[in-house]
Amino acid sequence: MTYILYGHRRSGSLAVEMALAEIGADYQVRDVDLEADAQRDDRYALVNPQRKVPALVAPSGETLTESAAILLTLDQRHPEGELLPKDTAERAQALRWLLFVATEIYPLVEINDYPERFSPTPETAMALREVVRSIWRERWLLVEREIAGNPYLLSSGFCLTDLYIAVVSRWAQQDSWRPENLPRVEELTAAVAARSATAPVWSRHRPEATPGRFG
Ligand SMILES: N[C@@H](CCC(=O)N[C@@H](CS)C(=O)NCC(=O)O)C(=O)O
Repeated sequence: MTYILYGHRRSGSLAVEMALAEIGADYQVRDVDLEADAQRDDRYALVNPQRKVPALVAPSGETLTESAAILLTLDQRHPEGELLPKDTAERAQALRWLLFVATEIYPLVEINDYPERFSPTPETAMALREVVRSIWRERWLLVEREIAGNPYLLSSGFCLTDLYIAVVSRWAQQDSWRPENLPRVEELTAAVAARSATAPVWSRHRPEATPGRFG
């Protein structure tokens, strides 16, 4: 009953790995070195034809991709992990903001990280990246305003969307902008990083940034 997670440090696979830790599942990690473009390798395309991480191979042998879909599948298969609230109104908000981050924010990171893929000429790539970072900031301000709990998204407490927010919010080189502009996202992230199940995973991916609060 072992999951195999294809991922890389600090990437979207961190959210999946923390969810596996939360539910107490057995898993092994296979590193796909994004710095070395290992995701472009034809052997990895056999796992995920889209050549991105994360990909999760379930104990049954089926392969799952798309980080949000993976988290929702883990919740469905491991209800004892309580990754989503049972209350339907709270659950709706958890899904709403999970999907907002997955569809409106996460895709921007590809443009930030690989602007040349989207730019008609090499000269416009850097300008495009700046536009994307500005849209990134606008969209995170929307998330910031919706954090209803303290420190988590929902007033009812922790859910899988918190994992997702914590991971994705670290990207796009916004370390100096975030603390002043997204204080609730910062507190939520500190809380996720300090949970007993997720703290070891978080500090393996982000040893330099493990907050000491919410211990
Ligand atoms: N929609 C996908 C996006 C996955 C994605 O963009 N992953 C990034 C790492 S966080 C990646 O593999 N990038 C490598 C590339 O674009 O070549 C998901 O949610 O799983």
